[in-house]
Amino acid sequence: MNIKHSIGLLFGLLLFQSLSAQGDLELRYKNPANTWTEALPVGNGRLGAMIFGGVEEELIQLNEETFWSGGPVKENVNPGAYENLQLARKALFKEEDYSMANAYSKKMQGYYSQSYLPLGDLKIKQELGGAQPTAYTRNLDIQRALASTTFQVNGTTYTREIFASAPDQVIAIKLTASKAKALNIVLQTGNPLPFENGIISQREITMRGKAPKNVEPSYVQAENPIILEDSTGCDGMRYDLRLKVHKSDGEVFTDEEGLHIENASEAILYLTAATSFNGYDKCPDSDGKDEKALVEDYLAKAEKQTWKTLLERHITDYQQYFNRVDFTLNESENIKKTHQDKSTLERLTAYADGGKDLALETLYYQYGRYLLISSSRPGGIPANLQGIWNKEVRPPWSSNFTTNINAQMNYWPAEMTNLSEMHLPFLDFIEDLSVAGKVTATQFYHTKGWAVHHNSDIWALTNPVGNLGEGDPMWANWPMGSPWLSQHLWWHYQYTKDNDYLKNTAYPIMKSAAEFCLDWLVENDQGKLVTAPSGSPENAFIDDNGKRGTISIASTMDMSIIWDLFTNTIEASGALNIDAGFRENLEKQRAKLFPLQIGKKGDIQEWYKDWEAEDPHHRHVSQLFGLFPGRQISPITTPKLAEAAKKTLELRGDGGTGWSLAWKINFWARLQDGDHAYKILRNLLHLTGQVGTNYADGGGTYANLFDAHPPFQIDGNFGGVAGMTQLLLQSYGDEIQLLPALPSAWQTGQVKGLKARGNFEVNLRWKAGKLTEASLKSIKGGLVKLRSAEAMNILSINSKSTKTEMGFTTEFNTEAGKTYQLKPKN
Ligand code: FUC
Repeated sequence: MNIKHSIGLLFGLLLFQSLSAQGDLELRYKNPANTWTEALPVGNGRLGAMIFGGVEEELIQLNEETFWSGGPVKENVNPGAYENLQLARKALFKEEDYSMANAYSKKMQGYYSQSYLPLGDLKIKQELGGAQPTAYTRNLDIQRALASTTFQVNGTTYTREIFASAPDQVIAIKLTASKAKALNIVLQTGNPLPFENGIISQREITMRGKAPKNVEPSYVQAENPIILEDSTGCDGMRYDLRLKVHKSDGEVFTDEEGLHIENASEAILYLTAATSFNGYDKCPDSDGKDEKALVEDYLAKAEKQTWKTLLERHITDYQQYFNRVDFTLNESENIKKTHQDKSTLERLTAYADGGKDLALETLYYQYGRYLLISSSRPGGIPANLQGIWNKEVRPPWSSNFTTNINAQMNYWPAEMTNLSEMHLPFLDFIEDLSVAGKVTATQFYHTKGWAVHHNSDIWALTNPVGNLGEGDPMWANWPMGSPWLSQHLWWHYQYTKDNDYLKNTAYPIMKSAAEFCLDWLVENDQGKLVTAPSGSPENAFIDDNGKRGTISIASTMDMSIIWDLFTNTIEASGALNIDAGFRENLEKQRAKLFPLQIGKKGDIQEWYKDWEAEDPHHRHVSQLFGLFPGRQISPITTPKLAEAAKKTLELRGDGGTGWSLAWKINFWARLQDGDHAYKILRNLLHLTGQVGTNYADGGGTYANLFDAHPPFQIDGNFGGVAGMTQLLLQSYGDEIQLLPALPSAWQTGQVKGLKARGNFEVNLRWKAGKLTEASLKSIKGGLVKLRSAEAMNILSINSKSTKTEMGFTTEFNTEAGKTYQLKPKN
């Protein structure tokens, strides 16, 4: 081994070792949760639980990811749509009548999506004679995905531990008392929907029920918003929930009150559930799965594991994902001390008062990764607006998949934080939508390809929503779902370089979305390709005559999304070396797309014309799609547009709902302004207690670190993680940027295991705001172009850094499986 090589190895080893020390990875509380947003979430992707930590009555609110209302989408819900599309276009191009375009758009609508439902509650009632507990703590260890509650009563310590196991498909609960025979409990199940409790044996109870045929969204006024009965035998899935005592030294029996455990010192319980959901296009009732057989199988298999082996299997499984990324920010000993005995709530309160707490920021970051691993597992349903955690029968926005920002934002961190597998449920879902959306494209618009609108659900709904004319077209009719969703297929390929996936799955779906767009676009009188009707989610403009409108032509977001899809599809067909004719046509059509416009205020125009926004601080910043998640605007390749994007953000302001704040962190990261991004990160982490709906300025974080729209919506958690990642590492265009937007508050720190496009794994370490060392593992080989503030040396490699207007670039070839050590030259 030559000296250079061994230094390289040693260097890599040191970098790895120092990074393996994790920071504070626990949420801690000193009191039981009073509200749902104080309760702690666990999940295995499919089963979810919110744990309140009550003493004499513990409430564990439960979910199962497939438990939704309704059934398969009934075909052709609006035969008049196409005719009204023609009328809307005529109103727009011939008469410039935006209100008529709006009226015709309403006539193009179908029905609303269905709702994600709560599965029920488990109550653990414990006999303590009304005594006041002491030494109470409840916490969530996100490094082991394990929740626990401990307290003392009359000298006895009681402990409750809970985790949701993916390998064994149960939620496992262990209750212990430090004194013999001190544990006396009864366990009960219930549901806000009609249900039936039953006894399976002296050790096992069941709760069964059926989902409603229809649940109207919470924002719809309806006489019968919840329809339980279904005469067709198709709609409304069944569920079965089981709770079984796996082991206890006490007396165990069941009666009508529930499951009793008396005079015990320990009780281990396994809970599981299943529904009859059998795919988006199958009747969940008549053609449903046998939910009873499923739960019995889950339980029988789990019963073979002891608590110890079940927990070990769970931790091994969870950590194979979670441990891929370490993120530490160095903090002074003095500041660390001030946090030592504080609960997470106390730390959030101090943070909201302006306190420094870098460990809270890295905890928030890793908590987002925890939530993704816990709510999105291969083979399952994607994380919805609330991940998998929902307590309401009519949850906010139906807890559905909302595709004009929210569903996609959930998956922004997946690839970049080394959780590619967690992206798969979303990618599979997009595949289903590409089939279901063909029907909508053909029937509503007579186009090729597939179309998806603003809302979807477990039934792969793709039509414009609005109950045939009741929805506001500025959101209900938004038709750009298929090109935007296709971006995720391309990202998955870019990060994995999986050619088979690109060839057999991604490319055909991207191409089909492009075919939809080609048919959807129309030529304006300047020969430019535009979309019409078109809105900018969910903002209104004031037109030249002072009139408010929402539906016009070629909103910037439409054009940016289509530019993105065309560019990705061109690159994909190039990478596969197929479809040259289609590629050339896309290149030709892309050149004709109505371009981005800089308005009189120096901003990126939101609409076709330079109109004023009704709400200049609107939460959606759709006109910056090209900055992120797109890549049409970049400070490196399009500095003028980047300047206009900055102006847009300044005009929009630094407030907003949770996901809006998270999006802005990503925008400022792309603009390489780490300090501005950090300012917004602090707004995102700002403690709020708001529970009602606030569209404007209630965004922040709840006591349990859930994102507040308000109400709770999980996209802000995930978008926040993506934004924080992009402060440290970005990869788009043809380069990887090291520390492109490091906030000055993050002076010294390290991150290990982030992913860059091209399938590279990156470790970074920095001090006093400057990169000190990095390593790059090339999983698939290939050329790398790095951008960094300083010129870089790559150990054991001859490379040259080139000075540019924005730092240095360094290019070199990599071999698959090899790790490269990098150091700044100075
Ligand atoms: C869009 C947003 C709302 C909310 C909802 C789920 O309609 O404009 O703020 O996030 O989706």
